[in-house]
Amino acid sequence: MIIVAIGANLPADGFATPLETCRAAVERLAGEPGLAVTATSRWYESEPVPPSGQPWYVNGAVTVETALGPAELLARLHAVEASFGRVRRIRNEARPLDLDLIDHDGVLCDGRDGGPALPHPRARERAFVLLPLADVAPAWRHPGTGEAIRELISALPADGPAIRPIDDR
Ligand code: PH2
Ligand code: MG
Ligand code: MG
Repeated sequence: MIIVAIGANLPADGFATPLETCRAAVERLAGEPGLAVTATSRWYESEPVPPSGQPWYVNGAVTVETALGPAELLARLHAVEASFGRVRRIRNEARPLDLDLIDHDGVLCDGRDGGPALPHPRARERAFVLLPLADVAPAWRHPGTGEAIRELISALPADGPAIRPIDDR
């Protein structure tokens, strides 16, 4: 299973809100050649991690099917980010769109070969990744440790950064 996490906490050019941007990003991914989006999570609003004065994030996740390998797929994700106005400067800076490759069919890689580290090294401690991931892949297990997604969510600190589904009915 290939999982891409989506985040945004600044509106992108032409979009009123990060939520609109995230929805448009899913449509863009679905329209990319050689790539199919097979499930989309609910959208969540989440407190910035680490705590900062940044605006809250919108977070979600999709499962995709593609023959692209991890490095090719990540390059494609970065191209989509750039087309939504993302400029990479400082780590954890507020951004109009962030597309992170969380799992690529269970590949284990420390990133020392120059490709992406997989599964994403910080995914297991991040509620803003795990909650959307549980929506799209409830049977997912961490490829490195075998932990079930529900176990990982239960292990999150109760007093951790706030996150809640966006009620957009
Ligand atoms: N992404 C980060 C750093 N911090 N915090 C939240 N709530 N959501 C994110 O997507 C996020 C973050 C780095 O990519
Ligand atoms: Mg990220
Ligand atoms: Mg990223």
